[in-house]
Amino acid sequence: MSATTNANLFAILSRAWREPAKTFARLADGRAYTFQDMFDMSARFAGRLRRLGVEPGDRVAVQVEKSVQAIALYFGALRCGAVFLPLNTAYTEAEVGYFIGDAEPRVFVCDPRREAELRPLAEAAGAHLVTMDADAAGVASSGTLLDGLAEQSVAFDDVARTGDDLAAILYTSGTTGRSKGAMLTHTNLASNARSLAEIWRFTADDVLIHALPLFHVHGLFIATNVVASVGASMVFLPAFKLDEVFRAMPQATALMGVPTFYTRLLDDQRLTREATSHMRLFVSGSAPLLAETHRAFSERTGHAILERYGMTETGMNTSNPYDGDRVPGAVGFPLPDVDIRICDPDTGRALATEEIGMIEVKGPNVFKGYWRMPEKTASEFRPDGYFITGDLGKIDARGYVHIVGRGKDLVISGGYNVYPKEVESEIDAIPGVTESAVIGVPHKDFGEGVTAVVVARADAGLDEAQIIARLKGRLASYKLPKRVVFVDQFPRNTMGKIQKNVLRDTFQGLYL
Ligand code: MLC
Ligand code: AMP
Repeated sequence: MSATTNANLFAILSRAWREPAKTFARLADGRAYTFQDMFDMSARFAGRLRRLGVEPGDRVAVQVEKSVQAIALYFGALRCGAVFLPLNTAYTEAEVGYFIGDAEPRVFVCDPRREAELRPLAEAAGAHLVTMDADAAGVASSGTLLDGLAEQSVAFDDVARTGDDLAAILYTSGTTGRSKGAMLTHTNLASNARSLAEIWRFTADDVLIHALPLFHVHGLFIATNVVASVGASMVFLPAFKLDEVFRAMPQATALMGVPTFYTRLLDDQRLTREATSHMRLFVSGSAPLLAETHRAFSERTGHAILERYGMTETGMNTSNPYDGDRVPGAVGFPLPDVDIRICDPDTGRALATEEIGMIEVKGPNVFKGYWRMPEKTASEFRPDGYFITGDLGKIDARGYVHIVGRGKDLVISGGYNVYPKEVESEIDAIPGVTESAVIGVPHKDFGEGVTAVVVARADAGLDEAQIIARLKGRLASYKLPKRVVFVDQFPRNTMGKIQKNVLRDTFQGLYL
Protein backbone atom coordinates (compact mmCIF):
# COMPACT_ATOMS: atom_id res chain seq x y z
CA MET A 1 0.00 0.00 0.00
CA SER A 2 1.46 3.39 -0.89
CA ALA A 3 1.62 6.18 1.66
CA THR A 4 -1.05 8.16 -0.18
CA THR A 5 -3.64 5.40 0.19
CA ASN A 6 -2.95 4.82 3.85
CA ALA A 7 -6.34 5.06 5.60
CA ASN A 8 -4.69 5.08 9.04
CA LEU A 9 -6.56 7.73 11.03
CA PHE A 10 -3.28 9.25 12.22
CA ALA A 11 -2.10 9.71 8.63
CA ILE A 12 -5.40 11.39 7.79
CA LEU A 13 -5.43 13.69 10.84
CA SER A 14 -1.79 14.67 10.59
CA ARG A 15 -2.12 15.77 6.97
CA ALA A 16 -3.57 18.96 8.44
CA TRP A 17 -0.51 19.56 10.65
CA ARG A 18 1.12 21.83 8.15
CA GLU A 19 2.62 24.25 10.66
CA PRO A 20 4.70 22.09 13.03
CA ALA A 21 5.55 25.04 15.26
CA LYS A 22 1.89 25.90 15.87
CA THR A 23 0.38 25.10 19.27
CA PHE A 24 -1.73 21.96 19.47
CA ALA A 25 -2.46 22.08 23.20
CA ARG A 26 -1.99 24.89 25.70
CA LEU A 27 -2.33 24.10 29.40
CA ALA A 28 -3.86 26.33 32.02
CA ASP A 29 -0.40 26.94 33.53
CA GLY A 30 0.92 28.26 30.20
CA ARG A 31 2.89 25.22 29.07
CA ALA A 32 2.27 24.41 25.43
CA TYR A 33 2.74 21.51 23.02
CA THR A 34 3.20 22.08 19.30
CA PHE A 35 2.18 19.81 16.47
CA GLN A 36 5.86 18.90 16.15
CA ASP A 37 5.77 17.80 19.80
CA MET A 38 2.75 15.63 19.02
CA PHE A 39 4.56 14.08 16.03
CA ASP A 40 7.61 13.38 18.18
CA MET A 41 5.81 12.11 21.28
CA SER A 42 3.47 9.88 19.31
CA ALA A 43 6.42 8.41 17.36
CA ARG A 44 8.20 7.65 20.61
CA PHE A 45 5.12 5.99 22.08
CA ALA A 46 4.65 4.02 18.85
CA GLY A 47 8.26 2.85 19.00
CA ARG A 48 7.87 1.94 22.64
CA LEU A 49 4.69 -0.01 22.03
CA ARG A 50 6.38 -1.90 19.22
CA ARG A 51 9.27 -2.80 21.50
CA LEU A 52 6.73 -4.14 23.95
CA GLY A 53 5.63 -6.51 21.20
CA VAL A 54 2.60 -4.67 19.83
CA GLU A 55 1.77 -5.86 16.32
CA PRO A 56 -0.83 -4.36 14.02
CA GLY A 57 -4.28 -5.35 15.27
CA ASP A 58 -3.14 -5.84 18.88
CA ARG A 59 -5.11 -4.02 21.52
CA VAL A 60 -3.51 -1.37 23.73
CA ALA A 61 -5.64 -0.78 26.82
CA VAL A 62 -5.17 2.53 28.64
CA GLN A 63 -6.60 3.61 32.00
CA VAL A 64 -4.74 6.78 32.93
CA GLU A 65 -5.33 10.32 34.15
CA LYS A 66 -5.99 12.89 31.46
CA SER A 67 -2.82 14.35 29.96
CA VAL A 68 -1.48 15.65 26.65
CA GLN A 69 0.75 12.57 26.63
CA ALA A 70 -2.35 10.37 26.80
CA ILE A 71 -3.40 11.94 23.49
CA ALA A 72 0.08 11.29 22.09
CA LEU A 73 -0.22 7.69 23.27
CA TYR A 74 -3.52 7.37 21.39
CA PHE A 75 -1.83 8.75 18.26
CA GLY A 76 1.13 6.44 18.86
CA ALA A 77 -1.14 3.40 19.11
CA LEU A 78 -2.74 4.38 15.78
CA ARG A 79 0.69 4.86 14.21
CA CYS A 80 1.77 1.33 15.07
CA GLY A 81 -1.49 -0.09 13.78
CA ALA A 82 -2.77 -1.05 17.22
CA VAL A 83 -6.37 -0.92 18.44
CA PHE A 84 -6.71 1.74 21.14
CA LEU A 85 -8.84 0.75 24.12
CA PRO A 86 -9.43 3.60 26.56
CA LEU A 87 -10.93 2.84 29.98
CA ASN A 88 -12.71 5.19 32.36
CA THR A 89 -10.44 5.95 35.32
CA ALA A 90 -13.40 5.35 37.63
CA TYR A 91 -13.64 1.66 36.71
CA THR A 92 -12.98 -0.64 39.63
CA GLU A 93 -10.72 -3.67 39.64
CA ALA A 94 -13.69 -5.96 38.92
CA GLU A 95 -14.79 -3.82 35.96
CA VAL A 96 -11.27 -3.54 34.54
CA GLY A 97 -10.79 -7.28 34.98
CA TYR A 98 -13.69 -7.98 32.67
CA PHE A 99 -12.51 -5.58 29.95
CA ILE A 100 -8.92 -6.80 29.99
CA GLY A 101 -9.98 -10.42 30.05
CA ASP A 102 -12.31 -9.88 27.11
CA ALA A 103 -10.08 -7.70 24.95
CA GLU A 104 -6.77 -9.46 25.69
CA PRO A 105 -4.59 -6.43 25.08
CA ARG A 106 -0.87 -6.83 24.38
CA VAL A 107 -0.15 -3.81 26.58
CA PHE A 108 -2.11 -2.33 29.47
CA VAL A 109 -1.14 1.18 30.61
CA CYS A 110 -2.46 1.97 34.08
CA ASP A 111 -2.05 4.50 36.85
CA PRO A 112 1.06 3.69 38.96
CA ARG A 113 -1.08 3.96 42.09
CA ARG A 114 -3.13 1.01 40.88
CA GLU A 115 -0.26 -1.10 39.59
CA ALA A 116 -0.25 -3.64 42.42
CA GLU A 117 -4.01 -4.09 42.28
CA LEU A 118 -4.16 -4.46 38.49
CA ARG A 119 -0.99 -6.44 37.79
CA PRO A 120 -2.59 -9.87 38.40
CA LEU A 121 -5.36 -8.99 35.93
CA ALA A 122 -2.85 -7.92 33.30
CA GLU A 123 -0.82 -11.07 33.81
CA ALA A 124 -3.88 -13.29 33.59
CA ALA A 125 -4.76 -11.65 30.27
CA GLY A 126 -1.20 -11.95 28.96
CA ALA A 127 -0.70 -8.17 28.79
CA HIS A 128 2.48 -6.22 29.54
CA LEU A 129 1.66 -3.80 32.33
CA VAL A 130 3.24 -0.35 32.14
CA THR A 131 2.27 2.80 34.01
CA MET A 132 1.76 6.49 33.41
CA ASP A 133 0.57 9.27 35.71
CA ALA A 134 -0.12 12.96 35.18
CA ASP A 135 0.29 16.12 37.20
CA ALA A 136 -2.61 18.39 38.11
CA ALA A 137 -2.18 20.49 34.95
CA GLY A 138 -2.37 17.54 32.56
CA VAL A 139 1.25 16.62 31.83
CA ALA A 140 2.39 13.01 32.21
CA SER A 141 4.84 13.11 35.11
CA SER A 142 5.82 9.57 36.04
CA GLY A 143 5.42 5.92 35.19
CA THR A 144 7.36 3.13 33.54
CA LEU A 145 6.03 3.98 30.08
CA LEU A 146 7.93 7.28 30.31
CA ASP A 147 11.24 5.71 31.37
CA GLY A 148 13.78 6.39 28.66
CA LEU A 149 11.09 7.70 26.34
CA ALA A 150 12.93 10.96 25.63
CA GLU A 151 15.87 8.98 24.17
CA GLN A 152 13.57 7.03 21.86
CA SER A 153 13.80 7.93 18.16
CA VAL A 154 11.28 10.36 16.70
CA ALA A 155 11.43 8.54 13.38
CA PHE A 156 8.67 5.98 13.00
CA ASP A 157 7.27 4.37 9.89
CA ASP A 158 3.52 4.52 10.34
CA VAL A 159 1.77 1.22 9.76
CA ALA A 160 -0.54 1.34 6.75
CA ARG A 161 -4.14 0.48 7.53
CA THR A 162 -7.23 0.04 5.42
CA GLY A 163 -10.33 2.00 6.32
CA ASP A 164 -11.94 -1.19 7.55
CA ASP A 165 -9.17 -2.06 10.03
CA LEU A 166 -9.89 -1.42 13.68
CA ALA A 167 -8.65 1.79 15.25
CA ALA A 168 -10.33 1.46 18.63
CA ILE A 169 -12.56 -0.58 20.87
CA LEU A 170 -14.80 1.21 23.35
CA TYR A 171 -16.76 -0.78 25.88
CA THR A 172 -20.37 0.09 26.34
CA SER A 173 -22.63 -1.53 28.91
CA GLY A 174 -25.69 -3.44 27.88
CA THR A 175 -29.24 -3.53 29.15
CA THR A 176 -28.72 -7.19 29.88
CA GLY A 177 -25.62 -9.22 30.39
CA ARG A 178 -22.07 -8.27 29.71
CA SER A 179 -20.49 -5.07 28.45
CA LYS A 180 -19.80 -5.08 24.76
CA GLY A 181 -16.69 -3.80 22.99
CA ALA A 182 -17.76 -1.58 20.09
CA MET A 183 -15.22 -2.05 17.28
CA LEU A 184 -14.51 1.26 15.53
CA THR A 185 -12.60 1.39 12.27
CA HIS A 186 -10.25 4.02 10.90
CA THR A 187 -12.99 5.03 8.45
CA ASN A 188 -15.61 5.28 11.21
CA LEU A 189 -13.49 7.80 13.09
CA ALA A 190 -12.06 9.65 10.09
CA SER A 191 -15.43 10.15 8.40
CA ASN A 192 -16.98 11.53 11.58
CA ALA A 193 -14.09 13.92 12.24
CA ARG A 194 -14.22 15.18 8.67
CA SER A 195 -18.01 15.69 8.63
CA LEU A 196 -18.11 17.43 11.99
CA ALA A 197 -15.18 19.73 11.27
CA GLU A 198 -16.94 20.73 8.08
CA ILE A 199 -20.45 21.30 9.38
CA TRP A 200 -19.24 23.02 12.54
CA ARG A 201 -16.84 25.14 10.41
CA PHE A 202 -13.66 24.25 12.28
CA THR A 203 -10.45 25.73 10.86
CA ALA A 204 -6.84 25.99 11.96
CA ASP A 205 -7.76 29.28 13.65
CA ASP A 206 -10.04 27.61 16.19
CA VAL A 207 -9.18 27.09 19.82
CA LEU A 208 -11.31 24.48 21.57
CA ILE A 209 -11.67 24.32 25.34
CA HIS A 210 -11.08 20.62 25.98
CA ALA A 211 -12.53 19.80 29.39
CA LEU A 212 -14.01 16.34 28.71
CA PRO A 213 -12.46 13.03 29.71
CA LEU A 214 -10.34 11.25 27.08
CA PHE A 215 -11.80 7.79 27.53
CA HIS A 216 -15.15 8.23 25.78
CA VAL A 217 -16.31 9.15 22.31
CA HIS A 218 -17.09 12.78 23.10
CA GLY A 219 -13.70 13.85 24.45
CA LEU A 220 -11.52 11.54 22.37
CA PHE A 221 -13.08 11.09 18.97
CA ILE A 222 -15.17 14.23 18.70
CA ALA A 223 -13.25 16.93 20.53
CA THR A 224 -9.70 15.66 19.91
CA ASN A 225 -10.15 14.33 16.38
CA VAL A 226 -12.01 17.40 15.13
CA VAL A 227 -9.25 19.69 16.44
CA ALA A 228 -6.51 17.44 15.05
CA SER A 229 -8.22 17.02 11.68
CA VAL A 230 -7.94 20.72 10.83
CA GLY A 231 -4.76 21.63 12.68
CA ALA A 232 -6.67 23.72 15.25
CA SER A 233 -5.58 24.19 18.87
CA MET A 234 -7.01 23.39 22.26
CA VAL A 235 -6.88 24.79 25.75
CA PHE A 236 -6.28 21.51 27.51
CA LEU A 237 -7.98 21.19 30.89
CA PRO A 238 -7.69 17.98 32.94
CA ALA A 239 -11.33 18.30 34.00
CA PHE A 240 -14.27 20.67 33.81
CA LYS A 241 -13.55 23.40 36.35
CA LEU A 242 -15.51 26.62 36.08
CA ASP A 243 -12.64 28.95 37.00
CA GLU A 244 -10.43 27.49 34.28
CA VAL A 245 -13.17 27.51 31.68
CA PHE A 246 -13.94 31.19 32.33
CA ARG A 247 -10.22 31.97 32.21
CA ALA A 248 -9.92 30.19 28.87
CA MET A 249 -12.91 31.70 27.10
CA PRO A 250 -11.33 35.02 26.06
CA GLN A 251 -8.65 33.08 24.12
CA ALA A 252 -10.90 30.30 22.84
CA THR A 253 -13.51 29.90 20.13
CA ALA A 254 -15.39 26.69 20.96
CA LEU A 255 -16.47 24.43 23.80
CA MET A 256 -17.81 20.89 23.60
CA GLY A 257 -19.58 19.56 26.64
CA VAL A 258 -22.29 17.50 28.25
CA PRO A 259 -25.43 19.32 29.51
CA THR A 260 -23.99 19.45 33.05
CA PHE A 261 -21.29 21.80 31.72
CA TYR A 262 -23.99 24.21 30.58
CA THR A 263 -26.15 24.06 33.71
CA ARG A 264 -23.04 24.69 35.82
CA LEU A 265 -22.02 27.63 33.61
CA LEU A 266 -25.53 29.05 33.94
CA ASP A 267 -25.37 28.78 37.72
CA ASP A 268 -22.33 31.05 37.67
CA GLN A 269 -22.73 34.82 37.63
CA ARG A 270 -19.64 35.15 35.45
CA LEU A 271 -21.55 33.77 32.45
CA THR A 272 -22.33 36.88 30.41
CA ARG A 273 -22.33 38.09 26.82
CA GLU A 274 -18.99 39.71 27.42
CA ALA A 275 -17.41 36.59 28.93
CA THR A 276 -18.40 34.57 25.86
CA SER A 277 -17.81 37.23 23.23
CA HIS A 278 -14.68 35.59 21.82
CA MET A 279 -16.45 32.21 21.50
CA ARG A 280 -18.18 31.22 18.29
CA LEU A 281 -19.58 27.78 19.17
CA PHE A 282 -20.95 25.86 22.13
CA VAL A 283 -21.73 22.20 21.39
CA SER A 284 -23.74 19.94 23.70
CA GLY A 285 -24.32 16.21 23.59
CA SER A 286 -24.09 12.77 25.25
CA ALA A 287 -27.35 13.42 27.13
CA PRO A 288 -30.49 15.47 26.52
CA LEU A 289 -30.07 19.22 26.85
CA LEU A 290 -33.21 20.65 28.41
CA ALA A 291 -34.93 23.21 26.16
CA GLU A 292 -35.00 25.44 29.23
CA THR A 293 -31.18 25.29 29.50
CA HIS A 294 -30.86 26.09 25.80
CA ARG A 295 -33.11 29.15 26.13
CA ALA A 296 -31.51 30.42 29.33
CA PHE A 297 -28.05 30.14 27.75
CA SER A 298 -29.19 32.07 24.66
CA GLU A 299 -30.68 34.81 26.79
CA ARG A 300 -27.58 35.20 28.96
CA THR A 301 -24.93 34.95 26.25
CA GLY A 302 -26.55 35.42 22.84
CA HIS A 303 -25.20 31.97 21.85
CA ALA A 304 -27.61 29.22 20.79
CA ILE A 305 -26.05 25.97 22.02
CA LEU A 306 -25.63 23.55 19.14
CA GLU A 307 -26.97 20.17 20.23
CA ARG A 308 -25.93 16.99 18.47
CA TYR A 309 -26.68 13.30 18.98
CA GLY A 310 -24.38 10.32 18.95
CA MET A 311 -23.33 7.16 20.65
CA THR A 312 -20.31 4.93 21.16
CA GLU A 313 -21.27 2.58 18.34
CA THR A 314 -21.81 5.31 15.78
CA GLY A 315 -19.96 8.45 16.75
CA MET A 316 -22.12 11.40 15.81
CA ASN A 317 -25.34 10.86 13.87
CA THR A 318 -27.12 14.20 13.82
CA SER A 319 -26.39 17.83 14.49
CA ASN A 320 -28.32 21.04 14.65
CA PRO A 321 -27.24 23.36 11.85
CA TYR A 322 -24.41 25.84 12.12
CA ASP A 323 -26.49 28.33 10.16
CA GLY A 324 -30.21 28.16 10.63
CA ASP A 325 -32.34 27.27 13.61
CA ARG A 326 -30.71 25.38 16.45
CA VAL A 327 -33.94 24.08 17.85
CA PRO A 328 -34.11 23.63 21.63
CA GLY A 329 -35.01 20.02 22.43
CA ALA A 330 -34.10 18.73 18.96
CA VAL A 331 -30.86 17.05 17.90
CA GLY A 332 -30.89 18.36 14.33
CA PHE A 333 -30.32 16.81 10.94
CA PRO A 334 -28.48 13.63 9.96
CA LEU A 335 -24.82 14.35 9.17
CA PRO A 336 -24.24 14.67 5.41
CA ASP A 337 -23.01 11.08 5.01
CA VAL A 338 -25.40 9.49 7.54
CA ASP A 339 -28.85 8.04 6.87
CA ILE A 340 -31.44 8.02 9.62
CA ARG A 341 -34.87 6.48 9.65
CA ILE A 342 -37.54 5.93 12.25
CA CYS A 343 -39.00 2.44 12.40
CA ASP A 344 -41.55 0.45 14.26
CA PRO A 345 -39.40 -1.17 16.99
CA ASP A 346 -41.09 -4.54 16.63
CA THR A 347 -41.59 -4.97 12.90
CA GLY A 348 -38.84 -2.69 11.56
CA ARG A 349 -41.39 -1.01 9.25
CA ALA A 350 -40.34 2.54 8.34
CA LEU A 351 -42.55 5.19 9.92
CA ALA A 352 -43.73 8.52 8.53
CA THR A 353 -42.80 12.06 9.50
CA GLU A 354 -43.78 12.91 13.10
CA GLU A 355 -44.37 9.27 14.00
CA ILE A 356 -42.43 8.04 17.04
CA GLY A 357 -40.34 4.89 16.78
CA MET A 358 -36.86 3.43 16.91
CA ILE A 359 -34.03 5.56 15.54
CA GLU A 360 -31.97 3.54 13.06
CA VAL A 361 -28.70 4.66 11.50
CA LYS A 362 -26.55 3.74 8.52
CA GLY A 363 -23.35 5.36 7.28
CA PRO A 364 -19.55 5.28 7.35
CA ASN A 365 -19.73 6.26 11.03
CA VAL A 366 -21.47 3.04 12.09
CA PHE A 367 -19.22 0.57 13.91
CA LYS A 368 -18.12 -2.79 12.62
CA GLY A 369 -19.73 -4.84 15.38
CA TYR A 370 -19.21 -5.95 18.95
CA TRP A 371 -15.87 -7.54 19.77
CA ARG A 372 -16.20 -11.33 19.69
CA MET A 373 -20.01 -11.16 19.81
CA PRO A 374 -21.23 -11.94 16.30
CA GLU A 375 -24.72 -12.92 17.43
CA LYS A 376 -25.21 -9.80 19.51
CA THR A 377 -23.94 -7.75 16.58
CA ALA A 378 -26.34 -9.43 14.15
CA SER A 379 -29.29 -8.84 16.46
CA GLU A 380 -28.67 -5.08 16.57
CA PHE A 381 -28.59 -4.58 12.80
CA ARG A 382 -31.45 -4.81 10.31
CA PRO A 383 -30.85 -7.02 7.28
CA ASP A 384 -30.36 -3.89 5.13
CA GLY A 385 -27.50 -2.69 7.31
CA TYR A 386 -29.21 -0.13 9.57
CA PHE A 387 -28.05 -0.12 13.20
CA ILE A 388 -30.83 -0.16 15.80
CA THR A 389 -29.83 2.55 18.28
CA GLY A 390 -32.21 1.79 21.15
CA ASP A 391 -33.24 5.47 21.18
CA LEU A 392 -36.82 6.43 20.46
CA GLY A 393 -37.48 9.47 18.34
CA LYS A 394 -39.20 11.14 15.46
CA ILE A 395 -38.33 13.28 12.47
CA ASP A 396 -40.42 16.42 12.19
CA ALA A 397 -41.76 18.08 9.05
CA ARG A 398 -38.63 20.25 8.75
CA GLY A 399 -36.38 17.18 8.96
CA TYR A 400 -35.14 17.72 12.53
CA VAL A 401 -34.62 14.57 14.57
CA HIS A 402 -36.06 14.59 18.09
CA ILE A 403 -35.20 12.05 20.76
CA VAL A 404 -38.32 11.38 22.79
CA GLY A 405 -37.22 8.51 24.98
CA ARG A 406 -35.12 5.43 25.29
CA GLY A 407 -36.10 1.96 24.24
CA LYS A 408 -33.21 0.78 26.42
CA ASP A 409 -33.26 0.87 30.21
CA LEU A 410 -30.49 3.38 30.64
CA VAL A 411 -29.72 6.25 33.00
CA ILE A 412 -27.44 9.05 31.80
CA SER A 413 -25.80 10.88 34.68
CA GLY A 414 -23.62 13.86 33.81
CA GLY A 415 -23.03 12.31 30.38
CA TYR A 416 -22.04 8.89 31.73
CA ASN A 417 -24.23 5.89 30.96
CA VAL A 418 -25.38 3.71 33.80
CA TYR A 419 -27.27 0.53 33.09
CA PRO A 420 -29.72 -0.21 35.91
CA LYS A 421 -29.33 -3.96 35.52
CA GLU A 422 -25.67 -3.79 36.48
CA VAL A 423 -26.39 -1.79 39.65
CA GLU A 424 -29.43 -3.89 40.52
CA SER A 425 -27.38 -7.11 40.30
CA GLU A 426 -24.88 -5.73 42.81
CA ILE A 427 -27.61 -4.54 45.19
CA ASP A 428 -29.52 -7.80 44.95
CA ALA A 429 -26.37 -9.66 46.00
CA ILE A 430 -26.31 -7.82 49.36
CA PRO A 431 -27.59 -10.11 52.13
CA GLY A 432 -30.99 -8.92 53.35
CA VAL A 433 -32.03 -7.34 50.04
CA THR A 434 -35.11 -8.94 48.53
CA GLU A 435 -35.17 -6.99 45.28
CA SER A 436 -34.12 -3.66 43.83
CA ALA A 437 -35.05 -1.33 40.99
CA VAL A 438 -32.62 1.30 39.77
CA ILE A 439 -34.08 4.32 38.02
CA GLY A 440 -32.99 7.73 36.79
CA VAL A 441 -34.87 10.71 38.15
CA PRO A 442 -34.40 14.39 37.31
CA HIS A 443 -31.26 15.78 38.93
CA LYS A 444 -30.36 19.46 38.90
CA ASP A 445 -26.65 18.90 38.26
CA PHE A 446 -26.36 15.53 36.52
CA GLY A 447 -29.57 15.62 34.47
CA GLU A 448 -30.58 12.27 35.87
CA GLY A 449 -29.64 10.93 39.28
CA VAL A 450 -29.03 7.21 39.69
CA THR A 451 -31.56 6.13 42.32
CA ALA A 452 -32.02 2.74 43.93
CA VAL A 453 -35.40 1.65 45.21
CA VAL A 454 -34.99 -1.34 47.47
CA VAL A 455 -37.18 -3.91 49.16
CA ALA A 456 -35.29 -5.46 52.07
CA ARG A 457 -36.09 -7.95 54.81
CA ALA A 458 -37.19 -6.07 57.91
CA ASP A 459 -34.85 -8.07 60.14
CA ALA A 460 -31.82 -7.21 57.97
CA GLY A 461 -31.60 -3.70 59.44
CA LEU A 462 -30.13 -2.31 56.22
CA ASP A 463 -29.92 1.42 55.68
CA GLU A 464 -28.97 3.73 52.80
CA ALA A 465 -25.35 4.21 53.89
CA GLN A 466 -24.78 0.48 54.21
CA ILE A 467 -26.06 -0.20 50.72
CA ILE A 468 -23.83 2.48 49.21
CA ALA A 469 -20.83 1.32 51.21
CA ARG A 470 -21.34 -2.22 49.90
CA LEU A 471 -21.39 -1.00 46.29
CA LYS A 472 -18.23 1.11 46.58
CA GLY A 473 -15.30 -0.78 45.14
CA ARG A 474 -17.64 -2.94 43.08
CA LEU A 475 -18.96 -0.20 40.79
CA ALA A 476 -17.37 2.92 39.31
CA SER A 477 -18.23 5.89 41.52
CA TYR A 478 -20.48 7.63 38.99
CA LYS A 479 -22.69 4.49 38.89
CA LEU A 480 -23.33 4.60 42.66
CA PRO A 481 -26.88 5.57 43.57
CA LYS A 482 -27.07 9.17 44.76
CA ARG A 483 -29.94 8.00 46.98
CA VAL A 484 -31.28 4.65 48.15
CA VAL A 485 -34.91 4.56 49.21
CA PHE A 486 -36.61 1.63 50.86
CA VAL A 487 -40.17 0.59 50.00
CA ASP A 488 -42.35 -2.26 51.29
CA GLN A 489 -43.25 -3.45 47.82
CA PHE A 490 -42.93 -2.45 44.18
CA PRO A 491 -45.74 -1.32 41.91
CA ARG A 492 -46.17 -4.10 39.34
CA ASN A 493 -48.08 -4.55 36.11
CA THR A 494 -50.35 -7.49 35.41
CA MET A 495 -47.34 -9.49 34.21
CA GLY A 496 -45.69 -8.94 37.59
CA LYS A 497 -43.03 -6.64 36.12
CA ILE A 498 -41.86 -3.69 38.24
CA GLN A 499 -43.38 -0.47 36.90
CA LYS A 500 -40.31 1.74 36.77
CA ASN A 501 -42.34 4.58 35.27
CA VAL A 502 -44.47 4.65 38.45
CA LEU A 503 -41.32 4.69 40.58
CA ARG A 504 -39.88 7.53 38.48
CA ASP A 505 -43.09 9.53 39.04
CA THR A 506 -43.07 8.82 42.76
CA PHE A 507 -39.48 9.97 43.23
CA GLN A 508 -39.29 12.69 40.60
CA GLY A 509 -38.77 15.46 43.17
CA LEU A 510 -35.95 13.73 45.04
CA TYR A 511 -33.13 15.96 43.73
CA LEU A 512 -34.93 19.15 42.74
C1 MLC B 1 -18.56 12.58 38.87
N1 MLC B 1 -19.39 12.05 39.77
C2 MLC B 1 -20.53 11.73 39.19
C3 MLC B 1 -20.36 12.08 37.84
N2 MLC B 1 -19.13 12.61 37.67
N3 MLC B 1 -21.65 11.19 39.64
C4 MLC B 1 -22.63 10.98 38.79
N4 MLC B 1 -22.55 11.28 37.48
C5 MLC B 1 -21.43 11.83 36.98
N5 MLC B 1 -21.32 12.14 35.68
C6 MLC B 1 -19.17 11.85 41.20
C7 MLC B 1 -17.80 11.32 41.52
O1 MLC B 1 -17.82 9.93 41.56
C8 MLC B 1 -17.53 11.92 42.88
O2 MLC B 1 -18.17 11.17 43.86
C9 MLC B 1 -18.22 13.25 42.81
O3 MLC B 1 -19.23 13.12 41.79
C10 MLC B 1 -17.27 14.37 42.42
O4 MLC B 1 -16.41 13.93 41.38
P1 MLC B 1 -15.72 14.95 40.39
O5 MLC B 1 -14.77 14.22 39.53
O6 MLC B 1 -15.25 16.14 41.14
O7 MLC B 1 -16.94 15.35 39.52
P2 MLC B 1 -17.06 16.52 38.54
O8 MLC B 1 -15.73 17.05 38.15
O9 MLC B 1 -18.04 17.45 39.11
O10 MLC B 1 -17.62 15.77 37.24
C11 MLC B 1 -18.86 15.99 36.71
C12 MLC B 1 -18.73 16.08 35.21
C13 MLC B 1 -18.06 14.78 34.71
C14 MLC B 1 -20.12 16.22 34.61
C15 MLC B 1 -17.88 17.27 34.81
O11 MLC B 1 -18.83 13.67 35.11
C16 MLC B 1 -17.84 14.75 33.23
O12 MLC B 1 -16.85 15.28 32.72
N6 MLC B 1 -18.75 14.11 32.50
C17 MLC B 1 -18.59 13.94 31.04
C18 MLC B 1 -18.84 12.52 30.67
C19 MLC B 1 -18.58 12.26 29.20
O13 MLC B 1 -17.53 12.60 28.65
N7 MLC B 1 -19.53 11.68 28.52
C20 MLC B 1 -19.44 11.39 27.10
C21 MLC B 1 -19.67 9.93 26.84
S1 MLC B 1 -19.62 9.66 25.09
P3 MLC B 1 -17.53 10.96 45.31
O14 MLC B 1 -18.57 10.19 46.03
O15 MLC B 1 -16.27 10.23 45.10
O16 MLC B 1 -17.34 12.36 45.84
C22 MLC B 1 -21.27 9.57 24.63
C23 MLC B 1 -21.58 9.66 23.18
C24 MLC B 1 -21.97 11.04 22.85
O17 MLC B 1 -22.12 9.55 25.45
O18 MLC B 1 -23.04 11.26 22.25
O19 MLC B 1 -21.19 11.93 23.19
P1 AMP C 1 -23.00 6.09 24.94
O1 AMP C 1 -23.39 4.68 24.99
O2 AMP C 1 -22.28 6.57 26.12
O3 AMP C 1 -22.32 6.37 23.70
O4 AMP C 1 -24.34 6.94 24.97
C1 AMP C 1 -25.12 7.12 23.86
C2 AMP C 1 -26.50 7.50 24.25
O5 AMP C 1 -26.52 8.82 24.79
C3 AMP C 1 -27.42 7.57 23.05
O6 AMP C 1 -27.87 6.29 22.65
C4 AMP C 1 -28.51 8.47 23.58
O7 AMP C 1 -29.42 7.73 24.36
C5 AMP C 1 -27.74 9.43 24.47
N1 AMP C 1 -27.48 10.73 23.81
C6 AMP C 1 -26.38 11.16 23.19
N2 AMP C 1 -26.54 12.43 22.73
C7 AMP C 1 -27.79 12.79 23.09
C8 AMP C 1 -28.57 13.97 22.94
N3 AMP C 1 -28.09 15.05 22.34
N4 AMP C 1 -29.83 13.97 23.42
C9 AMP C 1 -30.33 12.88 24.04
N5 AMP C 1 -29.65 11.75 24.23
C10 AMP C 1 -28.39 11.71 23.77
